[in-house]
Amino acid sequence: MSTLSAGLDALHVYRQLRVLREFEDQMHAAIARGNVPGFTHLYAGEEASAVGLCAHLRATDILCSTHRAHGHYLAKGGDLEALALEIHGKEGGCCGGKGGTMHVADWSCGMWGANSIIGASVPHALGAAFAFRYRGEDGVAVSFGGDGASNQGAGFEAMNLAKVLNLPVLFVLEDNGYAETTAAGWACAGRPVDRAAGFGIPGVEVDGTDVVDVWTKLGEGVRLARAGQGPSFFHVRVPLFHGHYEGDPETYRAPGEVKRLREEADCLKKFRARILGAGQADATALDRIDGECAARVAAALAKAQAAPFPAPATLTTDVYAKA
Ligand SMILES: Cc1ncc(C[n+]2csc(CCOP(=O)(O)OP(=O)(O)O)c2C)c(N)n1
Ligand SMILES: [Mg+2]
Repeated sequence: MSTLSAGLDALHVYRQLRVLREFEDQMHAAIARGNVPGFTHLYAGEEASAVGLCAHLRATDILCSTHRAHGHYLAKGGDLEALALEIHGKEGGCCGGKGGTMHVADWSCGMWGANSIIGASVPHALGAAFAFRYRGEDGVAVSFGGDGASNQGAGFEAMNLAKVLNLPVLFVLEDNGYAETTAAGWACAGRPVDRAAGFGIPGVEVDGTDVVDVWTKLGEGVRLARAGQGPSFFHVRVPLFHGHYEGDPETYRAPGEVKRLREEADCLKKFRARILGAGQADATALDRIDGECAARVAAALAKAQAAPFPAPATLTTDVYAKA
């Protein structure tokens, strides 16, 4: 095992970051070729947030995601092929190919689901945390939400109740600077991290371009929650490398903004430099990981392209959960 910081498996984390990035970049190309159905939101640029946090989670912990869910699912231990099949609407997808990109869910790894309702993940995670407490289990629940979602009232109710009941939940705000075309600086009053103090919850600012910062700070949140010390809130600043949705003309972004972010705020580039600087691995070893990840993703997408759609006879199955 390679370690940069005690307990952090650097090469495992690097590999995960790379798989998430490859998946979204190869999806971007496939969507441009017209090969993918649905309305897709890519996570490229934000990977350190999910990977740094999920390194501390168990399969039985619960993650409540957003419309930008691919990376959350993979980081939580989701299956690459099942994700590719699901997004393509194909048989064998994690929801039988009937959910698609915005409904990726897989209870076998604690992925309670992508969610197209902005902010809905927050009360869902509260409910999961309540269930853990009610059953006397030491599970942890996490909600991811964007800067736009952070202004939804249901989130504030959930934070209040989480503190009142001292529940094991992490509220993670992934601030990529925009809610669709609206700048976060325009739409969010005050500093989002300060809102946590209003509920007596620890609020922590996190550099989402630095996976070690995420791993360290959110890891402490997981530790506190699991130890019965209640909720925490994290404001993780991340860049967004593609548009809000695939096909977005991105007219609201400054010329050269994405290019600059890719050069200066890329979690993969930064972590790679850090691994090399610490002598944890050499460039050849990291290049080999890059190649392996790219090939795995390409194979998963090719399989998804070639797979059959669900049989028409299954249209009305899986509509309700079976007891
Ligand atoms: C309740 C609700 N209101 C509005 C929308 C439309 N909508 C879809 S994505 C989005 C922006 C979300 O921004 P943010 O939470 O910052 O997430 P990001 O897309 O930046 O990851 C909006 C307003 C929605 N899906 N649900
Ligand atoms: Mg946003």
